Amino acid sequence: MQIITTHKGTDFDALASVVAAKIIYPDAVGVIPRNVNANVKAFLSLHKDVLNLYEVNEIDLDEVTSLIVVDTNSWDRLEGMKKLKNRDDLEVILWDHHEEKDIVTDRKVQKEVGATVTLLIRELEKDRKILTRIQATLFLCGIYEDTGNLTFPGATGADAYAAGYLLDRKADLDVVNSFLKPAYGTKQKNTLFDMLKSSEVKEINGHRIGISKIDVSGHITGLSVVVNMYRDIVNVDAAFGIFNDSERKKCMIIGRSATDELDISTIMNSMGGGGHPRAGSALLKGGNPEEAEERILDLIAGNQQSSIQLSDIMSYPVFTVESTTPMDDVGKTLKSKGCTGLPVVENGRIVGVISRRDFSRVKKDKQRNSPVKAFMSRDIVTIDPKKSPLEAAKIMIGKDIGRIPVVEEGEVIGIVTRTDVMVYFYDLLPD
Ligand SMILES: [Mn+2]
Repeated sequence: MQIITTHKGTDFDALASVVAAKIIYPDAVGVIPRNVNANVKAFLSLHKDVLNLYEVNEIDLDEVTSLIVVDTNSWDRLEGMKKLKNRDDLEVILWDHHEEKDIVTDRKVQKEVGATVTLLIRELEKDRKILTRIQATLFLCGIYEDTGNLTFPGATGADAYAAGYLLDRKADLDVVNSFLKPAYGTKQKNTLFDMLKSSEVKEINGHRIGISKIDVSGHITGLSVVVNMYRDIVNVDAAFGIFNDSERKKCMIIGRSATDELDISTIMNSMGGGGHPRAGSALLKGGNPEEAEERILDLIAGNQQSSIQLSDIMSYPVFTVESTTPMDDVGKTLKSKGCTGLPVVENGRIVGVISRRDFSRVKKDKQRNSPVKAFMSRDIVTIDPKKSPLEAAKIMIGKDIGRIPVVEEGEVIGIVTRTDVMVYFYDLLPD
């Protein structure tokens, strides 16, 4: 017998991948963990019969000769499959989009795409398989959920293509929306309201951080969704909810980030929790919300220093001119170096900038022998090499300038240009 299974805490990509794999391997039996996400559970409760899926206790594992694992490659994340782990006569086939873990395979399709089901859809298209409307809808839920509607940085062209393919096959967006947008209960609404009332926004290293400390009693489901909404409403780069249960002396911290520069998992790991770069949580025993807040802010401040600084992306060496250089020579230097502007220095210290535009003020021929300091702009904007690319970008946009000299202790050590910043943001750094 051949079975297809996926990870515990089954999300839409996992469920979609099992169902898609059932089309590719028509004789295989789909086995779904009992531990599935709430919205998947709701979907299953309506569609279980059409999908024809089994739970692991309905299967005789001794009969299994071939195992197809989708959307995970870690034995720990499978439910009730331990018995199969050390069988050497078992064929293992993998479809996944995660980093390699401990499942050793005979065959695998493993690529860095936003959703595993994207890989399976590609195969279905190749084989010209016909999809039902329910299948197309479920697969689209998988892609949209794992890629944040194709907006998460992990989303690829292949995901967008697969989504288009499913829309052409009549995937139902009303159904997709009703399952992907979880309904908020009264408890969640009240929690969100409390969070907004006690919300504080701080600026650390150029990042806007929203923090809200509130008291809770007992268990509230879906807190991470509430923190996500809170982040959207206060419109910050990262949001943290500190939920203090004074009765149980516990403090739950949930973080959400909208930027790659703030890695939530690093912050939560340092507090004994875990998660992904964009979402994570930690549970602090002893429950002191002020202390929790202080630790988060400290970690963000420290976290930043280890991330990319301007000194990593700036251009150097920088061509400079002495303030006494005649304009004629400055013009030649600009032309030969192909620059639009140059810092002007006196004893190594920056005193101004000269750009091609300033040459329009050179009216008479004899002015071409005047020193550059007569024409340069003394309104200089410089930046510290320890600042982040984001801060450089903010200055460029705010002051509408394309290049900023990078200055350390008064000395120009490099220059950061729009191109440097864009190359960094689009991750095109040659490596
Ligand atoms: Mn996935």
